[in-house]
Amino acid sequence: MLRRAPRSSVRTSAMTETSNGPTAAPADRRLDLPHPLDEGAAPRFGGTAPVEHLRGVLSACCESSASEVRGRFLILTHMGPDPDALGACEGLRLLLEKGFGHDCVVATHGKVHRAENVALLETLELDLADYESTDVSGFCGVLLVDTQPAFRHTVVPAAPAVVAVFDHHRSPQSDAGAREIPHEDVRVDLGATSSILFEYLRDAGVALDERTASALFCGIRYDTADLSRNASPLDEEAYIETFKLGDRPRIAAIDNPPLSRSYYRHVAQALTTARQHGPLIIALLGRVENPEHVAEMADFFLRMKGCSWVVAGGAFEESYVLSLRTDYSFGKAYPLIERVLGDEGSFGGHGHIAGGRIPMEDPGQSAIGSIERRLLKNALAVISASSEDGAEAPDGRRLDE
Ligand SMILES: [Mn+2]
Repeated sequence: MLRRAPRSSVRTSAMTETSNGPTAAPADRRLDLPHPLDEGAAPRFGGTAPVEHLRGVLSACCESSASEVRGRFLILTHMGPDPDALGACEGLRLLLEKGFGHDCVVATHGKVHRAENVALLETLELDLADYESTDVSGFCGVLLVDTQPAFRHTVVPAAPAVVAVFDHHRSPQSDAGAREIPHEDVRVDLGATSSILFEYLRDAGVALDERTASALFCGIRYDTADLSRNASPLDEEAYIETFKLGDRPRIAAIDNPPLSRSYYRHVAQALTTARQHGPLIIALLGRVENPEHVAEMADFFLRMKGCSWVVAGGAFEESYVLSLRTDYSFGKAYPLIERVLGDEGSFGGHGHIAGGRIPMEDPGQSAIGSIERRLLKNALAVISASSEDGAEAPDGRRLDE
């Protein structure tokens, strides 16, 4: 028997934001990455099932809209969408079309870089519009998944209004005065937004087709690392059910995507650039052709025996992008990246993963070099501070020595 998700897991928008603890960054520096499990969410929607509440909100939106746009909704997510964002978009598309009989368009903003994410788009042949060339005046409402309007990596139009939000990230402190959203379903105790959409589809009695099931499955798989982190009973149920109904050869193909030549160039460059200082591997790559390579190299090096944390960085367009990974024996990623960045840029993270970004006005070689020197100095200071006798961090060793 599969367990059902507790209905009490929906968070109220009226709840005040609690601090992330002493390591929390000021709201204006936080990127918007998932936070760890959070208890104490309260029921909302006045006891109405979420799917029925949503149905009512969308009907009301239709009734108050001009006839040309009535029943047409725009589904959006954060920039550079990941599998959970894309899975949730597809789940919501199916719900609106088959469950409620509305029309909708899913539009994404920004290029998708990471190989797995590109593979998901291409393998499942997802029908996504480009936000920049979408005429938003042709819709009566906007629905947002895997993000919230106040998050920085999210673009929402001034009109039409955002009528529904589905997310599992903690709301930013800065959204206190934000517009009221008629249907706001934010559950920070869930591993994936795709699981929320699975629940709506299940409760609406909408049958999952192979493509939507596969997209939802990939969303849950990657956001929960195959249920190994932040997985709630709803995530478990959704993962198992969507896998049963998904297209398994395609799911496997998405997990082993073809890699570009530039990926291998970056591996070669990272192998010669990276240095090991005791438990730390630091790989500051200068300019990179694809910002996702920074995170990929951080994942790649963390697997080395004797490595407890990795700092990888690279300059892309007008930003210096930073990825940090830790295996926990050295501490949590969020306070570590805060110390590595010093006072610069913005960052976010949870558990063993963190990311940061430093804007660069002049993205020339000398600016990149000075950012990398500061990051290295800060990272080595963390090692010295954490060593028992306060000894200096060991000299960097090349990985081929
Ligand atoms: Mn997510």
